[in-house]
Amino acid sequence: MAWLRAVSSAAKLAVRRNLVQAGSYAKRARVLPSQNRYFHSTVYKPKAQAAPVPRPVPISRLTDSFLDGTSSFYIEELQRAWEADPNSVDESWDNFFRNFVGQAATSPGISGQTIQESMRLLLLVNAYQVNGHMKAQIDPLRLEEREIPDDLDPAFYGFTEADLDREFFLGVWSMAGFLSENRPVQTLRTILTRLEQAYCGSIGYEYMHIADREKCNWLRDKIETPTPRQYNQQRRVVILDRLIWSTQFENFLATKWTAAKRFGLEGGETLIPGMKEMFDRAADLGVETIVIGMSHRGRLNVLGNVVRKPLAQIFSEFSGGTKPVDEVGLYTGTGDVKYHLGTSYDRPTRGGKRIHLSLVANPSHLEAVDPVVMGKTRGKQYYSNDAERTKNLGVLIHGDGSFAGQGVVYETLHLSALPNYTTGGTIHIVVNNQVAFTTDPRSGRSSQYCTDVAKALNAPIFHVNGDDVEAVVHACELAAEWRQTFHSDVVVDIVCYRRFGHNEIDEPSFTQPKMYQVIRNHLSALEIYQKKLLESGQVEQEDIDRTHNKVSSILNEEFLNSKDYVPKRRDWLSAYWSGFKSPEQLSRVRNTGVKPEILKSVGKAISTLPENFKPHRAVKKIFEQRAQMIETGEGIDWALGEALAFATLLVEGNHVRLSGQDVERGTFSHRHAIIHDQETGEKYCPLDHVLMNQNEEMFTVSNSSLSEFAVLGFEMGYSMENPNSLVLWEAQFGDFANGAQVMFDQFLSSGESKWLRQAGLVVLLPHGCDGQGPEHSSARLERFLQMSDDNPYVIPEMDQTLRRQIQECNWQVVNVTTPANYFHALRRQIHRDFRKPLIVMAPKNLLRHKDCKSNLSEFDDVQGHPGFDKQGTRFKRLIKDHNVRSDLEEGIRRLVLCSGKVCYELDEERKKVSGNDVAICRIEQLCPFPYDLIQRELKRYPNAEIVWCQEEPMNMGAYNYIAPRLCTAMRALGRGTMEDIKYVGRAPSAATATGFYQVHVKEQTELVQKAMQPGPIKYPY
Ligand SMILES: Cc1ncc(C[n+]2csc(CCOP(=O)(O)OP(=O)(O)O)c2C)c(N)n1
Ligand SMILES: [Mg+2]
Repeated sequence: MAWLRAVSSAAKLAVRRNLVQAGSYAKRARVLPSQNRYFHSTVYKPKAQAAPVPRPVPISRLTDSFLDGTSSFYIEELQRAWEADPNSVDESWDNFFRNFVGQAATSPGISGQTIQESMRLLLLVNAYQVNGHMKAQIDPLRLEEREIPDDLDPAFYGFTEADLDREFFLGVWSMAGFLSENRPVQTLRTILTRLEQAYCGSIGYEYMHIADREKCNWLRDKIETPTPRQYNQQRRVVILDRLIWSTQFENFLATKWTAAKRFGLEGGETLIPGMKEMFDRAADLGVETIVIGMSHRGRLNVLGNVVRKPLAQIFSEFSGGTKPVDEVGLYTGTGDVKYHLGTSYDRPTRGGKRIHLSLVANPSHLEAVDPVVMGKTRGKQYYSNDAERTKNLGVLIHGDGSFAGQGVVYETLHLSALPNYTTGGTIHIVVNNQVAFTTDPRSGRSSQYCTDVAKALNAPIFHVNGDDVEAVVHACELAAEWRQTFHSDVVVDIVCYRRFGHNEIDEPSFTQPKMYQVIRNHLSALEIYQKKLLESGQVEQEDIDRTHNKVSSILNEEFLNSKDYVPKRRDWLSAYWSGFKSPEQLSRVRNTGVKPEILKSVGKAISTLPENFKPHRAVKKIFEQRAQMIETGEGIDWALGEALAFATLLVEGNHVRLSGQDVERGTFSHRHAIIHDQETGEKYCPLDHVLMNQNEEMFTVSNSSLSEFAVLGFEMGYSMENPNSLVLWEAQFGDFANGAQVMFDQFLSSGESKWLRQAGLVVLLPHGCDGQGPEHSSARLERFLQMSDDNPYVIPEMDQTLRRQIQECNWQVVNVTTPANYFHALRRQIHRDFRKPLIVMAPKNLLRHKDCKSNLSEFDDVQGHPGFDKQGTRFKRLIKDHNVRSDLEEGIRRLVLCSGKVCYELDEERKKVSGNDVAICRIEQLCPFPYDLIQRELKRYPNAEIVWCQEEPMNMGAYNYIAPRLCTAMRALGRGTMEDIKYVGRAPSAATATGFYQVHVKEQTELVQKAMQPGPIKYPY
């Protein structure tokens, strides 16, 4: 112990001296331009200052790992603890003491002094592992001004130049890397050279924030290699070839289309060889499919050189000449700009394997595609039985500005380790060109690195100098190895620059004059690499020229071919989608009723609990009631209706996945899709047991992280993968869906039209004015309707056998009022030859409403049963008045059209006032508008005043959508114009609902009373 005390007092003395000479520790922090970094691997200029006052370490941290330890001053106490009980300290400290105390005595020439020095040296080694990246040469422009931490300075630990060639005792450690090489005695110079080479070259490694020692050791082993990384000649030629392709591709586009925006990769061309090597390595390690998401920067280059979209096609699209000619089944949608389009191809890898690559189409909204890629990858894993998640990989390419700035990045990262959302690790590549449009990093983020957000998730981060193509390749390969080994996220931050403006017509010097002065004179990564290879003698100028000529002649050839390029049938149908119909191909409506015996048997399966299972009392009762409903076939409520839809779809072989916040129990405690044994805490999911030996994931219900944007995006991606899956996302309350507005605007409502990709995603949005205040009443129905693209003034073909109304529409919006109709709406999503997103205004108080019940006969396909009409049992787009007796009801003086739960209140009021001359008709499917059924009702009540009743304020709800369409339907029948549509509902309002319950009750009562009032309604005209 004496030697430890000696360390402490010597250090304390040094500190005091230092304080006198150099002032306070805080003032010593300084900014050093990288060129002036004063401590390079072999040249050592001692600093004026010596060791500063170390930061105090609270006693509570004394159990920290050695590698995270910050001060030697407390080692004394640690040693005392260790001597008393070796198990009382972290294993790494145990190792430390064993090494020193054990070996010092027996190793010749090791004095007490060397032990003290060795300890300080170990702290220096540790400092390099933690902070070496701060000194790494990662900025190709060398413009960065980074503060080099003091603890990377040997003087900080009391070493001087005179110590460089002295030997120090480092011990033998049972950890990976540098300290494990069985070379206990080394000179300071050797040690520093190794540290600088490993940690301060073209790659800065951030990994010591990872708590898991095994993972740290794995990386340490890869980083602290005895010899610097080197590629052989053969690999170098491949890397060069890839870099030439990447560079020439951009040059070619620049010369052919001088004024076109392409968001070129110039300055970051090493991305392409990096990605290709990453994919090759991933394929060697078992990856078969890669789903890629990326934004504008370098996208065309990735499409052409990595995904291998035919160059002629890219060039043809660039010339803007590819709006495909009309052909049956060839639907084109509205299209999108070239740098947003997605595609997929199979490509061979260097190792002789084949890998399937798909680049997901994305909107301009940066990072919005991230969760979509994850969801699609997870979908692929399900459908390829990739339980280990090693065959399907998601790769996301980000910009530095957007990675740091967009919240969805963090939301997506947070899905990465959740059991029902993980994809076994996403590889993130940041094309960090150190600028975002015109914004410098110092205005664009508060963190040091743009990648800091990923540290929260314990992802390793490799910052790599984008000018060093071999370093980029190495970091990319390492990322692939990490992902395949640890199945978690990893980040490669390619620090590069943007040679031109944000796009090719932008002038960057307006805003970054100094940076662009440097860029103008900066050699390209290709020029740098060519020079390096020529100097190495491994490649001759002729070889380089030959490759350049080859690439340039292929590009020119493809350019010529592009002029005659005829687009093939749209590639919107990926593997699982063959046989599905485009909006131009008629898909007949199918029945969705189910055989009564199947309903009974699945009904029984999902309402029976295992014998020894002890549910909560109230839950037990709910399941008993469910069993009873199935038994009697009566009073089926919303939750059971939904469960029956899921169960019957499962029996038919479909995959069902429901995700969202608290969906397992259900926000309103109605679903109980997963129940908990009150004694053991064990879970039971009845819907996992509708089939014999049912695959565990076939039915998935999962509480999600508290995110709307990322989780909805994830489910969107998932639903795009395979049409035979019913994928649902439920918002806690419909209000919160606007946190995912980008998903609705950019993907759900317009994705098919822009990118020709269908999706049958179902979105459940609890909606309804029941007095819970402004934030729990509205799912903003009006917004979904406003985004619907059915023409309000044109009645489409409505004939049963010719109708393509839903196929042609961008999505469906429903406000369903019965459990049976909800059942059919869900089943209809799968029982058709196309897919279309479905927005459901989901009920809250109808979940337990005494009248919101259906009989089992409404679910079955038995002729004559209540759900069965002329065609069979189907979803009802409109529910006519239950008092209807004939096709002509001349005595009815008012037809109240409504949607959603207000229909029950209207019915109640009608009973109260005996308003038998009023008909109430529910529009269950608002979009696309059921013109045929509305007209049928208009004809049924020829003398009725026409009223639209809603509980939402006038500027919200369905009114503004309904009015012109209802008017169109009326005009066609000569039943009046806009003025003849009477409005009953709340007045316009800024907030969606009142926060005062009494006011709510008054308003609600008034509106239902008004709808039933004896005299004509004059409002709004
Ligand atoms: C959500 C969103 N906000 C703003 C924009 C407009 N915009 C397009 S590119 C860009 C800069 C992106 O910077 P960075 O992420 O660093 O990528 P870079 O263009 O530098 O490759 C901006 C702000 C956008 N596309 N998406
Ligand atoms: Mg940028």
